[in-house]
Amino acid sequence: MKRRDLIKASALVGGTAALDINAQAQSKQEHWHQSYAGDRNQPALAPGLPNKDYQPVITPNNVTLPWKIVDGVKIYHMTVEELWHEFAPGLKAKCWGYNGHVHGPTIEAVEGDRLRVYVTNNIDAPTTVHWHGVFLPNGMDGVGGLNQRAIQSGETFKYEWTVRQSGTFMYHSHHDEMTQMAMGLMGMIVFHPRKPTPDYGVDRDFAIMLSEWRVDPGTFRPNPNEMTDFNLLTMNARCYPGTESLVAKLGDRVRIRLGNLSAMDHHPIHLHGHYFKVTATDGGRIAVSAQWPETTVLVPVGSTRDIEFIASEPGDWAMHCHMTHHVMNQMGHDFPNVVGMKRGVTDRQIRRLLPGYMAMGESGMGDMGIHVESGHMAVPKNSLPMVGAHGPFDYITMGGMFTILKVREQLKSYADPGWYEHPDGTVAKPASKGQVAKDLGVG
Ligand SMILES: [Cu+2]
Repeated sequence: MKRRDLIKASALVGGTAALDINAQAQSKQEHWHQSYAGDRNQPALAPGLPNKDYQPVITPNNVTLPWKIVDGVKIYHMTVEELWHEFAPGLKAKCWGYNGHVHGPTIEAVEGDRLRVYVTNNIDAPTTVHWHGVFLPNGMDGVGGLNQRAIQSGETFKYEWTVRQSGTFMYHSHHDEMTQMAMGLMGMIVFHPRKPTPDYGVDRDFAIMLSEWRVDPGTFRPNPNEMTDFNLLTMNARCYPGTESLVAKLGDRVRIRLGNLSAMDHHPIHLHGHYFKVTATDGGRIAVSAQWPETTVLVPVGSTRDIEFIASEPGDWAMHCHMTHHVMNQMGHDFPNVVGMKRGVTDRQIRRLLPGYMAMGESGMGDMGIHVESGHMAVPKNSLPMVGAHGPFDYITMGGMFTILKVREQLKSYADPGWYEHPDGTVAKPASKGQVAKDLGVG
């Protein structure tokens, strides 16, 4: 029996007012609006879209939470669920999320909106939702025990407030946080200003939640007890090469809203090929005169940072956490350092005892992904090699908290345009002997 049926049954038996909002919502699907309900690759300000008054935010690898209006109130319905979630091809885990997504969909509204958010708890643990950075009545703040009693399995709670601010915020469970956030219960919130100032407008507006997980290779449950050695570092709950690229046209004004709800780590997010300005935190927008140029922004745990820039250089530009262990996948850290060792004889001897034995690390970890993909290195089922994906030139030895900003001079739509085609003479390549001799006087 599914939980929904259980709720129905208990409503019949007990005569309680347990509401099956899911079923109702499904039967009235046509009244629900969603940013990019159509083609999210098209410019969003086309007439006919429900939120033509603002540039809807794009949540790569995720969606925006649908809403509808009832008597002037914006209605949302969040369902807390256990879900199979794919971090990248090859690795799935049973996580907790909202409305079929890990993390939850982005909540988007406009300053001045009256919001009513129903939260139905469909997991086997009590939970709450806290609205991080949001101004609201104390009893709506969602800290279990302090501001409300926890939402028990099968219950639907109602949160309601009027949006008094604009900016980038987050939501997450505030009941047994250590477990529930490690299982995935979090998401982004974007409130657009009612009267935007000229500096607010952008062509592309992205929201990315940074988080970290421990899923041991071959297992399928995040381990909430991990405190230091996280092995999945994610953007919107995806590891590279599972992260969706950010696409912009040359000259587009781009905003990237970064939130960090990792358990224990801050993330310095670095963008290649551009400089940006930090224009807002979860405390509000920063005056233009107080913004300074950067290429890396530190996003501390429990914070949001908006960065804005002009897509000024065509190409495929990396954007990633600059902590080197945060751009690796499922890497163990409990092996000896063998960089520079020549172990041929030792390895042959060990192989006599352990057929198929293969040691890694003599020249670093860059080859791991290739060894795994070509099949001469066995890894447990349901695991990600430490690094990588095949790139246009070679193997990309990056994983984890890594994505690509794709800037193009011509774009028919904002769909992923594939790899950048470099103009002749603009790619680093082996130097000719003649030129080395001429310029360096060697060879
Ligand atoms: Cu990091």
